[in-house]
Amino acid sequence: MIIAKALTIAGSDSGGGAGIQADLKTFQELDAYGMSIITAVTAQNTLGVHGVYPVPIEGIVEQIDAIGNDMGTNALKTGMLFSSEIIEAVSERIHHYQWDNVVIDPVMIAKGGAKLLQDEAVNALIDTLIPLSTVVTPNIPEAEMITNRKINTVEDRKKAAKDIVQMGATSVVMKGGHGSADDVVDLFFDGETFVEMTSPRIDTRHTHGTGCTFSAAITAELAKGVEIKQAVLTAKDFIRAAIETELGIGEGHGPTNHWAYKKRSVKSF
Ligand code: PXL
Repeated sequence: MIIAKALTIAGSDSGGGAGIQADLKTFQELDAYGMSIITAVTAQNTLGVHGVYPVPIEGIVEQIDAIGNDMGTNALKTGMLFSSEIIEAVSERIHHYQWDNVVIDPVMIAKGGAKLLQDEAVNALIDTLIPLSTVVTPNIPEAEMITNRKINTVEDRKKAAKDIVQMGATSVVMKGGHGSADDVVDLFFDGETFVEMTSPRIDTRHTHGTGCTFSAAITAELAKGVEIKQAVLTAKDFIRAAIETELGIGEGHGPTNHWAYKKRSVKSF
């Protein structure tokens, strides 16, 4: 049996809904073998981020080398990277191991407003990480920070997606969840064509970790050899199922339901 291997390079969320924990749960549900490099530890629950503890650079590089020198990976994603030093070290190692199928979730701010990326690190993201990417998955505020554009209309989104491809990304998914329209429109751009993925907005406060889960699902699909557009479409189904069937855990923004997609597909849910 050939095992698809997927690696996440991201922060830990003690609450289990976002970050490393969301990624590993998603990899498992989509039949990829999950591995993790922890860049920072957050003390966190559904009410917010209470502390952020970055891992020293040597500790991050040593984790990456442990995977690179033995197991390798078929795809990887990055999530919370926190500082320009971490971004530069991670980019250098991805380049060193010539890893492809690289999904960049440019995580910047947690739902409650806590900074998961320092302001000055946006340039490192643009200069070193985006050029290595197979796909970048910004939400609208992140795309605004990366491109230095105000994004209001669909045309604005398309311009921003083109800018990100100009920066060296192979493709972009511009996530529409941060808008307020009744329908959520996620835009996929492969450098040539735009695909609009539209779905009704689901009324729930349990959306913690949606971006992490979505990008992890893309990574798992790429690890299995699925081509990028189909990987994105499957990831959209995965996250939609996870948001639709909330678990109701915690007093604040609770986690999504990582079981939902698979349980639904085996008709036991
Ligand atoms: O969803 C962004 C995100 C990524 N990584 C970690 C997080 C969060 C949001 O809270 O905690 C560790």
